[in-house]
Amino acid sequence: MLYSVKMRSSRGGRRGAGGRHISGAERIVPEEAVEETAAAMLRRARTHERGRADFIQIRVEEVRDGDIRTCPLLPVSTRAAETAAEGRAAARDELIRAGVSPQAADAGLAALAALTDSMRGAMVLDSRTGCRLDGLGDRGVRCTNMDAADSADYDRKMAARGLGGDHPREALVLASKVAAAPGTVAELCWSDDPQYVTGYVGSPRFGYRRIPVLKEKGDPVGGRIFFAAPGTDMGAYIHYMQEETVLVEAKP
Ligand code: PML
Repeated sequence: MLYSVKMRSSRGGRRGAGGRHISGAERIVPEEAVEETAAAMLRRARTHERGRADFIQIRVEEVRDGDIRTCPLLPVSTRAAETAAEGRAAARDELIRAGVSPQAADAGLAALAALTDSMRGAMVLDSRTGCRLDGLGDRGVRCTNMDAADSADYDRKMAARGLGGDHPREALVLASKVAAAPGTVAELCWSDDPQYVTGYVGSPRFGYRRIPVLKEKGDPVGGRIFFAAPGTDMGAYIHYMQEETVLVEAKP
């Protein structure tokens, strides 16, 4: 039996409602790893770069075998950039290569750059027009309920490629689930961790393209844009992202 373990922390709200999002994490683990996973998440929530949380919630839930599907891990490659401006130009280029129109790529980059605080979820934009499709306002669409199918193997492979640490681990699993969604053309992301300036463009065509600098150091605002093909069924898309449990399989 597998268990979903999720943590979210915030500051300044009331019993977790409202307030500023500080951090979140999730794993899908066997029963014997639940305690250790929850303790690691608690430690992480209490020592986060974005500040000290005054609300931390940890939720543990059984995952039924029949509810689990799998998708392939995206291949990883890096696109060079030395400054945030170079990184954003590279991201624009990667988005267009992946099938996003120049107009939609510009709209996505502008929407992320205009955020004044991080959103918990992603904005979904039409990959041709750049118009917002999800209608979920400041909340956006949360891509959740995913993990590596074989965590020990995944961690070993990530470390061997110099991709250790929580950010790349979680981002690559999430990007793989997003790229496997019917309708996804590409994803753009940079972190809300003020010290973490690396981001990526993910796509079914070109995999996970890391971009070493996508924002200025010290900037606490980050987020995600999912670019969906025109005509994508938004109800099904949002259901897949928020409700379906996906385990990401690395090639042997
Ligand atoms: C996040 O922290 O939410 C995004 C992290 C992006 C990670 C990019 C990478 O290091 O590959």
